[in-house]
Amino acid sequence: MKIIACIDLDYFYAQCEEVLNPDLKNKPVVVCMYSGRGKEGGAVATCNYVARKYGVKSGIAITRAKQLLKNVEAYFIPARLELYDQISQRVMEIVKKYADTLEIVSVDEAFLDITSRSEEDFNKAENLMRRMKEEIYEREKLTCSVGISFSRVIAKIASGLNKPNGLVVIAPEDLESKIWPLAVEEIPGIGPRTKEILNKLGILTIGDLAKANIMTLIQIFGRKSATYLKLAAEGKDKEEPRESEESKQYSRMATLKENTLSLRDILPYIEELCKDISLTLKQNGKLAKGVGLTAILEDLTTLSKNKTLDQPVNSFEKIFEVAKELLPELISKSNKLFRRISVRVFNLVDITGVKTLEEFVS
Ligand code: DGT
Ligand code: CA
Ligand code: CA
Repeated sequence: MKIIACIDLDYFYAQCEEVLNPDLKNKPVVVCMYSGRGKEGGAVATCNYVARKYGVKSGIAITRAKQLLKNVEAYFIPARLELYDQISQRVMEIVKKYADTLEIVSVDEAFLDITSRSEEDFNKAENLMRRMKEEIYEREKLTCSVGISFSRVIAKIASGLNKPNGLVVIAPEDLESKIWPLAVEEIPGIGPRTKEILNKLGILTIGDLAKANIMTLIQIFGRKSATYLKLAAEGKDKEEPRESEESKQYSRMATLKENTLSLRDILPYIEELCKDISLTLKQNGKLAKGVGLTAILEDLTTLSKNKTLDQPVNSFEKIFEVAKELLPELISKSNKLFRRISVRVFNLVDITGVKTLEEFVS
């Protein structure tokens, strides 16, 4: 049997802001996407659980959130997406260590196949995921919620059952008692319209859906959607986590103090990024067979240069050496100033199983 885990970081953007500024803790924190139309135009991206008690949630107008929090000391913070992205990448690098296969689905969410790592044992799977949660908390001070089950859909539902900081296991024998009583709309993909149609058929819970007549469902939703709904409710969806591109590489980005095309100005940033990446490779027991540089230019277009290596590397010196080779080529390709620069390593291999240990010991 497969064991799949779903990790979802709690109130992600707002929690990042709390980590970066501990004064925010225990006060309502609302992360805003300002539209640029008027001073207060825009919507709430997310908020912490203190703010949720006042009725604030993702998607509502900022003006509405301000009303809800009128007489309260609350923080409204413009979203800093680049920062959340960096934090996300670091978290996913921790998560990767705990998975046979990792599929990153969004900035704050991933599916892990942990079948062989947990030896198909739900107790071992639970311990493994508890250790992962602890490491994420220790290193990044972030909490997350994890669901563990035998199907992807049930793992996702389980991740939401005890939020925040939850860890919920749904073994096959728990399906009927813990999942079937839930409302159908807890199944990912069932929006208000599908819910309404199902409810009219008398299908209110996931259990109702599991027991529903498949022919009736096919008539209404078509074969593909009907099959998905039915298998999801029965915990029989067979979709396994698929290794995502992001999880096959590490990258680090820096914003330059001033836009520039000067090699001398850019190099120190690259040196720092290479140090950081080398450390990450070593911490995760990986070697890289490719190194790449990407520049984000002043008009926000991007330019890249990659190099594939004969020997996999993880040392700062080797990575920096390649980056130093690529930088002049990247600069000569550009007729605009660089605004940001990133270093990336890809084609990762595990240290174990690599014959030449030269890099390992350096
Ligand atoms: P949670 O998981 O319920 O504890 O709270 P979040 O905030 O982590 O919610 P989630 O997992 O649905 O979304 C992850 C991040 O994606 C969230 O921190 C901000 C962003 N996000 C979610 N919904 C919206 C939205 O409606 N608009 C915008 N701009 N961003 C959103
Ligand atoms: Ca989340
Ligand atoms: Ca999410």
